[in-house]
Amino acid sequence: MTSTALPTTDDLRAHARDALRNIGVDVVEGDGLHARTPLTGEHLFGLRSATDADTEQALAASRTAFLTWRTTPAPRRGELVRRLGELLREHKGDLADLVTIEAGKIRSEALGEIQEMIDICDFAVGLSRQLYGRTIASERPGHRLAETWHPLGAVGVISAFNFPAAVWSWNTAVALVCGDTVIWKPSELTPLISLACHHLLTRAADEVGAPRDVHRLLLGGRAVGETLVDDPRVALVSATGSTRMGREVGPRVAARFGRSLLELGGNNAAIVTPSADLDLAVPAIVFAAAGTAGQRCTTLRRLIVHRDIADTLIERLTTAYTKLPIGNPFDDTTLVGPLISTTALDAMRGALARVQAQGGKILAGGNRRLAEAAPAAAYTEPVLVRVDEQSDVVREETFAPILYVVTYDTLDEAIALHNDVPQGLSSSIFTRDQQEAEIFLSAAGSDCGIANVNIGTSGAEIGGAFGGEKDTGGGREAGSDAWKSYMRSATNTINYSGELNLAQGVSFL
Ligand code: UN1
Repeated sequence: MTSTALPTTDDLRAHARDALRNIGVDVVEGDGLHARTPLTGEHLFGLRSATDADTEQALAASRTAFLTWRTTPAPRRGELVRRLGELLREHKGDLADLVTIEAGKIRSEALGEIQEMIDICDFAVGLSRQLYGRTIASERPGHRLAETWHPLGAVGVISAFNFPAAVWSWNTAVALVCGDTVIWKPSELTPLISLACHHLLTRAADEVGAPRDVHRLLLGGRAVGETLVDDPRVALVSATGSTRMGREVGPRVAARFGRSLLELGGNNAAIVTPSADLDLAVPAIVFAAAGTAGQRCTTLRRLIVHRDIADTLIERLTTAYTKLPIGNPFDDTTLVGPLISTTALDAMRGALARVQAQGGKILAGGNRRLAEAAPAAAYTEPVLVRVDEQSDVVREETFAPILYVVTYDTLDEAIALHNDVPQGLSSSIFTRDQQEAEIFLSAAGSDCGIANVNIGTSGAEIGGAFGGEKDTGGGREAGSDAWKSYMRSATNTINYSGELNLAQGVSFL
């Protein structure tokens, strides 16, 4: 595996300042929060973080803005999102630079993240003219039933470091056209890209004459998140992160009868059957497992391979793994950037030690890289591990590039192994056998929110609904009819008969 040279922290600090300046952000330095970069693991700038008073003010301002926004016609709300999409296109390069600097993504994936934001803006603009309710046949003459969709209120968006901008955008673009306002608490690890997104949205609001307070950014720690979770002024809490976080957020929001939309951990698998096209499957598997340094919620973490092709597939994967260029994510040849932190590296090493103690065998990778050049950073070779069974460590999500390989004999056994984990986000099957593919997609197949054929588990397009079952939390975001989570429906019965006619044949008076 090759490594490429790293930039210095001073270079990255200057680069971040340039990108922020180009986007138009004035950074207010402070000491509440630290912007840092996983490229060197070092500090970039101190930033001001939200006080309790800031949070309270944001909640109040968001409510005031909602009162205007909810009655602004939806296609006009779409104009705000269209302008945001234009600004994202204009600043794509600088925004991608900030994603690389703060989240460590390679250039192509950082640009892909901004493209995903542009795509959801386009989707949401179209949606702004398609917030359809149905008209329903009434059982009574001269009556009509209608379903109407109304805005909910303020949406609290709590997002994670690994998609620091796209997760915000697919919540925010959809929430805004639905007539909601947004209060965003991003990951503490990615404040700079958050400031950039907020700035562009505020600029779009000014340009189209929308209330500025339709969007508020609160940079801060746990206390800010807790306020959004507990405050009844936040109608919907949309939270992306670990299952552990979701277990706290879900019940707390439910206790006040608020709504939550949870996108939690995944433990995504692919089944590779004997008929699979390995020329297609091998690069798809390597991208899904090693891409983003294994730090997508959709990352491929388990490979369930038919016994007859296991040796061939493992050999090809081992070769591919040993050639992966690891290092500076700004270098166009790099495919694997750093993990977010040395804590993440420790978790990866802990999982590897446990799985080896349980009989797992490392087939390729797993060594730390660039430790001398950047001791505070966490570069690692993605790792391929052969396991005989899905032990407890395999059934957990470790947010790192570990791919566990297990073999199967029958498709029923493969599907049982596939579904035998607590999480249920993304899944795929590699096969040229249509029957196998259909069984995998059927009600008795994959139990995930995303089930693919001949494509990996990660890199979903925004047009579909995104989310998963079981410990993944059950939320659906982005495309399809995920917008309904951001609105409330009202059922209307309209009587134009001129007579009172009670339903179910009831007579009264
Ligand atoms: C995430 O990792 O939180 O499907 C989201 C994908 C991306 C989104 C990942 N479109 O991999």
